[in-house]
Amino acid sequence: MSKPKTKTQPKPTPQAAGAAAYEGAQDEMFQLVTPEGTAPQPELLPDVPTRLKLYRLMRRARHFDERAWVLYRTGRMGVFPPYGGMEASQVGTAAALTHDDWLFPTYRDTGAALTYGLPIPQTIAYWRTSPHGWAMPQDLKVLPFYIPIATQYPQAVGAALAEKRKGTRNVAMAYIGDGGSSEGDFHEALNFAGALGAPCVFVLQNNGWAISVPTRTQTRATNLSRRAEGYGIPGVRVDGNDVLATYHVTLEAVNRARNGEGPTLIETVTYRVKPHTVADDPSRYRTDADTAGWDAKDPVQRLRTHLLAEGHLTEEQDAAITREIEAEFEAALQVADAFPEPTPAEIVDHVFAEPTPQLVRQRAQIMAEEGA
Ligand SMILES: Cc1ncc(C[n+]2csc(CCOP(=O)(O)OP(=O)(O)O)c2C)c(N)n1
Ligand SMILES: [Mg+2]
Repeated sequence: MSKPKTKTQPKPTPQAAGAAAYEGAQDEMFQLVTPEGTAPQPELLPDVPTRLKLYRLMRRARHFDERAWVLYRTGRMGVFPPYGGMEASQVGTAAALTHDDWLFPTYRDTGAALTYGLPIPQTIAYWRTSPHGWAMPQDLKVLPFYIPIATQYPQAVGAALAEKRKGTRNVAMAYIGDGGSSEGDFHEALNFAGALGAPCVFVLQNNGWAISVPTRTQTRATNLSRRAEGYGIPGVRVDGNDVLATYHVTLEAVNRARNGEGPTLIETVTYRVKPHTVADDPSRYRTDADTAGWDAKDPVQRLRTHLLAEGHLTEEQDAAITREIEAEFEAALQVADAFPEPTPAEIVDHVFAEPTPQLVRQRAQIMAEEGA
């Protein structure tokens, strides 16, 4: 892969403490649109329909995130890990896939799964802990959201190697957090994929925090993309709040993988402006000074400013997008609300394709206790 040529130095953040003081956050990273919405290298931008598509997908992902909060507060959603502020990191990467490719998301990556094509009603059901959300649609190669940290990485390598053995050009994309990249599974997967030339795209979302642990205390490494060097594979560091940049570098990585040139690690430098989950209270471990400055880098606002300034979007068109996205979500919510109440026994369904004898016994026991 040709390394992106643009070398934009982000402005140093003012804070002396907190995750944003993590030295790596000031390292060189690939950027196409500045926080002010200007694009110094217009020749590298995707065409206007693609820019508008990515904008719409980010707005759609953000709307889900915002509605999930409200639904949680009103008792209509389970514990949900928000990703608001990380849309460019998730949408720009997932949008580079086709439905023949695999997506391995973590609990943080609802925005990526929606972009890939997971239906909204099912996604709502999943975060309601309803069995209607557990079985992924048979026609989508998306795995259920991984809660155990880093386990998805070796599994994605397995899926990628299977595609390679079958002689397809399909790739597997797997997400992980900064915290997850300290786990053994992360390192084993990168080595395994590099050694065997697996068509994998590893997306490492560095959002500054692993629950209450800032990246700078998680590791002495100051640039997580450089971990790729240890495994002999390309590593790219990209502004994770610039969707045109994440899309650009991911397309390159996907094409490399399709062409048999092996895996790539992409570090998206972003920030978890929201709490770890809707049930978390970040004031227990970080201050406003820690998060100051990140609102100005908001990925949705950045592309909006760019599109308005370039004349590719009007306020009226933007308002129409808002209405369409709201209507789509409310219709999906009605579908999710109409799913039948799960029975307690369903808790053991969808665990294995063929249930184990133990699960069959447990299911019968639950049914008997429920008088069903
Ligand atoms: C194997 C394993 N260990 C510990 C946990 C508990 N845990 C849940 S989220 C989390 C932090 C992960 O941080 P990061 O990888 O940066 O992802 P983020 O939440 O920032 O998206 C931990 C340690 C877990 N789910 N799985
Ligand atoms: Mg993190």
